Amino acid sequence: MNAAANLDLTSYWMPFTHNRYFKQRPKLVTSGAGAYLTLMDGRRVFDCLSGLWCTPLGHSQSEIAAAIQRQLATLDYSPGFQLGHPGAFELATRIARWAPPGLNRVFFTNSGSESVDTALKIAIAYHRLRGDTNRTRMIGRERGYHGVGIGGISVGGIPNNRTLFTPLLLPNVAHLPHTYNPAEMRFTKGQPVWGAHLAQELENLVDQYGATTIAAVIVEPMQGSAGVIVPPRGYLEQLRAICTKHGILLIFDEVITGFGRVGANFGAQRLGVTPDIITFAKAITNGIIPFGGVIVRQDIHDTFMTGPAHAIELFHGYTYSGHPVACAAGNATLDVMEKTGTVTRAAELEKVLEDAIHSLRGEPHVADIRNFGLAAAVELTPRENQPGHRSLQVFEKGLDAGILLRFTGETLAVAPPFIATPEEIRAMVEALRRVLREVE
Ligand code: PXG
Repeated sequence: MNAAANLDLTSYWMPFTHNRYFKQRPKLVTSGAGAYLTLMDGRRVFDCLSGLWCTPLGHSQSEIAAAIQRQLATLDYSPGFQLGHPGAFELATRIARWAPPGLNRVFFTNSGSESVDTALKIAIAYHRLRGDTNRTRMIGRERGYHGVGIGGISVGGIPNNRTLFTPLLLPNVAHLPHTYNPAEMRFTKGQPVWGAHLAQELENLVDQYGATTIAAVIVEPMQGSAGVIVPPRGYLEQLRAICTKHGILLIFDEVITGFGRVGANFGAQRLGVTPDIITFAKAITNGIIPFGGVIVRQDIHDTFMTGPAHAIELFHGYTYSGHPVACAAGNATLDVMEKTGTVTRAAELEKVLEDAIHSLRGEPHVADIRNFGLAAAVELTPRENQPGHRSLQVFEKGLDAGILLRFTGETLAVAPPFIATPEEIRAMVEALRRVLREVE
């Protein structure tokens, strides 16, 4: 029965995983192709969340694989400090072209968490370089997920990610309220009409702390990890206006929303709101090689470019910043996306997913459904005295029904690969419908 019986599972401490439960019921993935993963026990499942939001072009993408192999055969690694290689410059130039006008300087990291910490450091340093040394406070948002670095969990708003680590949290952080209010927005398709006024909470924080003490506001344009919480109409516009008014930098954490997930290059373009700094990761290499980065407005970058030309301007960077193999994967990913019109395809599939997922309204246990771009969440009613148990069961039964779902708490999230067909997206939802009818 246990296909993993010959494998010693004890040493590997798995991330964000119920380790003891998993090791009783191991689920090992052995191969992936296109929109599907195959488990060691033979089950083939539709990859409903594109990995962890990171493989929009599907698995085993041949052009990206070939580009990585070519890169490995020519330059596997080169030091990234005081040396460069062509692929990194090419990729930065292309990412700047994908970004909103004005955001055209790009720093490379290896993950979303590093991107967030990098963005926070750039924001603080920018103000200090301009003599604005009182601007030391960061504003995050409840339910925000900004990775697991010390900076990221400090501005993040998911209690479980912070509770054990409070002694490490940054001191000067405040949080905006989140925008999810089921009473006002249950079963909304796309952006809720209620909630723009919550942006005014930023004015309250400005009143409380003083505008000149606040360095930056960081938000996900659409909250992903918290379960696809879609920004109310007008909300981000108001945040933008308040930040501009008070000289506060606005950071969009686009680790999930970047590179097509919301039907535009970035959430910024989809929502028509331009931040000062964007963080990205995940889809830029189709999830194949760890990679990420920060895109900043040119004048923010230029603020650092003073002092003697032979001196380092920003004392920050990673051994693997701009790794040649990751850059090859990034360039190949953008090649495929540009050539095949992937972002347009994601935008076209939005309606397919919206219609399909909202047809689950009225099915057993469904408390709410929300969607934006090629992403959606189904909120389940919790089972009495067993929080999170029903969604775990849906996840398990989903594997038998041919779908790999993502769940956190009572929320199921889907964000299918952009290469999925409309039929596959509808089939995913029908499989979920069968599972919902099966579980108690
Ligand atoms: N910012 C945002 C907005 C994210 O969604 C990170 C930063 C951190 O990225 P790294 O690469 O350090 O993990 C993320 C990551 C989920 C899920 O199921 C979401 C993430 C990661 C894993 C699972 O929603 N987001």
